Amino acid sequence: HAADAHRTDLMTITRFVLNEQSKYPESRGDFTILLSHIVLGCKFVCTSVNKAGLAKLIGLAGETNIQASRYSNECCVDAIFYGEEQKKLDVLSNEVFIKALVSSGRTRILVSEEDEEAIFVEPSKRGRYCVVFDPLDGSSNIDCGVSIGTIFGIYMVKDDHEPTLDDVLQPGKQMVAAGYCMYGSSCTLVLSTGNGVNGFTLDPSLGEFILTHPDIKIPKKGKIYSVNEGNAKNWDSPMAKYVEKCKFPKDGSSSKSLRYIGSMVADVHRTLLYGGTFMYPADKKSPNGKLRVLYEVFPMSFLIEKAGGQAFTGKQRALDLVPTKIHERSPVFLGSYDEIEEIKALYAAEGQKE
Ligand code: P6P
Repeated sequence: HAADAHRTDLMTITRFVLNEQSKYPESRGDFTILLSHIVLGCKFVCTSVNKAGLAKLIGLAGETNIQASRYSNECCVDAIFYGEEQKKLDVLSNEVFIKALVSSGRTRILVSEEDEEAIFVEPSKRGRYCVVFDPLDGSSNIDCGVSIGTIFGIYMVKDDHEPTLDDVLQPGKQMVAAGYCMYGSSCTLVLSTGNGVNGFTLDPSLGEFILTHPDIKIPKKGKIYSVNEGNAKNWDSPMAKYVEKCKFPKDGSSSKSLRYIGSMVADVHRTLLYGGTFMYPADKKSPNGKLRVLYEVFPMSFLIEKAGGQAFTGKQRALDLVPTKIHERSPVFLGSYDEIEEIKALYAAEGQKE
């Protein structure tokens, strides 16, 4: 009964990662434990985002937080009691992820979009992994119900030295894993631990992420471009030329469609599955673009590359960038291999003129 197999042979994210990690005899399950705590955080945020949306709609949000009641201690996620003063969801999500990551006992340094300073985990709870994350990217979209998400990247420190910022100011190509969890009509977690990209969808009745998108590969070409055209007056010449070509192709091909949600996780998820490009270029207003290197550009570039695409900053391969500050920004062009090749050629030609 092969047809029934997938119904009874539930491939959960934990089982999937355990299978993958078992290929490395030396691995002691630390990554699996770390991931299970990240997954816990995603499940919590998923329910909170959905409830907050509802609470807002039925007017409860003004008074209280509709949060899950007390969690048992073993998952070490502090209880979020009923009645707590309404906290912005991104602040609450940040607290949940930090508590979950620290309590995993496998992290050393945490960098969050919500915290100005890096968090150095206390020695008694220290592990080998450094996690950089945006707990709720695109949270300004919550009120209109647009999909938002958590983005994370994971570095591993080589030895037991006293942690310093240098452990996280590493090029994205040093990441051992990256992923995002999109909170939309369904809750989808996309992950790469270095070999390919896989997508898992939360089955609320089981409380488990089930493998639904095995071995995702981004199409080599794409019919969609994704950028905030409102910034067009500030674009540099290669960017303007690429978008002009998308709109008015000279080779007789049909023009591309513009799709821009304004929530990076949603725009990148569509790009990963359907192909095309997602771009947040530098412009005269923001010379380094808007998106943050460590917990937006690197994790998404890691995933796109592992799915067969490319990610470029306008000057170099995005994952080769060496950040000097933990909240540094960079322009990014990511997506289908052939599309990014065209953008790289336009920037190279511009470079030759200079
Ligand atoms: P703009 C959301 O605020 C965000 O950080 C990303 O999720 C999104 O891709 C980008 O900013 C949208 O920025 O300037 O186009 O509104």
